[in-house]
Amino acid sequence: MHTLPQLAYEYNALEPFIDAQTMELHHSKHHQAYIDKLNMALATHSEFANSPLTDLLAHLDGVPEDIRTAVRNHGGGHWNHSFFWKVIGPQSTAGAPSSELSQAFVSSFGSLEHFQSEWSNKSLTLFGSGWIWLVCDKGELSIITTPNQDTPLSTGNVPLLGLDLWEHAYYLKYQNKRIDYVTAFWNVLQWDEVNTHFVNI
Ligand code: MN3
Repeated sequence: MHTLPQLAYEYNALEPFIDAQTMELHHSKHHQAYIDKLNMALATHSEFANSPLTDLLAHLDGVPEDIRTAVRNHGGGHWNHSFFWKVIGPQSTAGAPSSELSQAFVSSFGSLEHFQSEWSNKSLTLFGSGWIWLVCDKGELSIITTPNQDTPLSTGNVPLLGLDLWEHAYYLKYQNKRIDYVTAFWNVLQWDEVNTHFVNI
């Protein structure tokens, strides 16, 4: 059975950039719903009960057809959110990119600032609901988006950083102004977590 991961901070810890009500609904309701529906799907195929979620998502073709969509959407939702809660956190613990990661930003995007402006532009061009990711392939960084709850794992990408672009992630505070949410996100991004993902590649 998959269970809801505890956050390492309180729901109000990301104020004023991400409000407490959004955090509570997002974590305790939205994320929990993905987990419940994933567990319901897996309950019908006990042979997958102990399979790591990352394996299922990286090899969706190996998942039985009658639960493949549920694993893709709800398993993806569970994995994406679990990843997301760790790359955001209180501004006081935000840290900074490591020198290795900083160098990778320069070689892949020209500068950290160019990366951030490309990230903003791409986040605005995603139509509908989905995610934006910083991924790494052989030391080369790039930005991708995924629709709905698709994960970077399913296309073989290694994510360093991800941002939820579903309206439920920002609508209460930012309404239709997605760009304000994307801009505020830099204040709560936990660079040490991103550094760790980069080192582990
Ligand atoms: Mn979400």
